[in-house]
Amino acid sequence: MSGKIVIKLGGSLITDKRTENTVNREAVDRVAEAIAEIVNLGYSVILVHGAGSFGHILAKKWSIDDGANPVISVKQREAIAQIRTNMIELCSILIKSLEEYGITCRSFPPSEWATGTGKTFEGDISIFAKGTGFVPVTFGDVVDINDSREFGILSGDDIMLRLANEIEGVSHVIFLIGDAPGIMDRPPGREGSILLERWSPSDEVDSEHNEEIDVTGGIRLKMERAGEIAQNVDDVWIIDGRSPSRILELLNSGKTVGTKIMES
Ligand code: IP8
Repeated sequence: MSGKIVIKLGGSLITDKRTENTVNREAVDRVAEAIAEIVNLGYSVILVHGAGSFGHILAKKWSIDDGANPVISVKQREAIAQIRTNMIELCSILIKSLEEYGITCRSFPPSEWATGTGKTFEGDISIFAKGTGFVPVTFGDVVDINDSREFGILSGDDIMLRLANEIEGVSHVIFLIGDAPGIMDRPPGREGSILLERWSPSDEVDSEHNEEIDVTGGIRLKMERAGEIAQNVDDVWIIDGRSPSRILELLNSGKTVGTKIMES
C-alpha cells in the first residue's frame, strides 16, 4: 500500500489540558501503536501534534499570542523558553513511544524552521517531503515574528494546512481529537449531542470543545483549516483519537466513525 497521510494528534488527546505538563501516556501509546501499523502497511506518514497543557497554559498566562509586551517582557521571554522546552519534551515522549513500536522519527521544532503565525507563516515545508526511512514530527510552537510583535504562537492546525496543500500526493489528512467522536452538532457532553458524519464549512454548528484554555482557537480553528484542506484533498477527517484503530479502518474500508470534512 502507498499514500501520504498527514495526522495531527490534538493536544487535548495527548495531554491532560488542565494540568501543566501532564502527558496522557495511555493515549500516546495507543496512537503510536496505530501509527506504527500504518507505517508498516507502507504509508508514508507526517505527524503534527498540538501543545495541550505543555503550551497553552503558560502561553495564556503571559499573553504570548499577543506578542511582545514591554511591561512583562522579561517574564514573557522566560515563558517562551519554558514553552519551547516543554514542546520538545512532549515531542520526544511521542517519538519515544513510536520508537518502542519500531518506528524511527525525526523532530522538526517550528522555532527552528518557521517564522510568523497563521496560515501564511514562513518556512520551508519541503523539509517534510525529503526524508525517507523516518517519520517527520512537528508541532504547534512559539515562533519568532519579524515585526513589532517579535513572537507569537504558530498552531499545529496552520502547519497541517500548509503540509496538506504543499506536499505532493497527500491522500488523507486526519485530525485526532480527545474529547468527542468527531464534530458534534453541539458541545460534546451536552445532552443529546450527536456526531456529524459529514461537515462542510458552509454548515453552521454550535460546537465548542474545551476552549477556555486554548490560545489558538480549539476546534473552531481545526474545522476552519480542515475545511480549507478539503478543497484539495478528498479524505479529510476529524476522528476520536481515543480509538485510533479508526484510522486503520478508514484506510482499509474508506469509512469509519468520525466526521468527514467536505468541500464547501
Ligand atoms: O495546540 C499551540 O499549538 P496547537 C502551540 O496545535 C502552543 O494549536 C505553544 C501553545
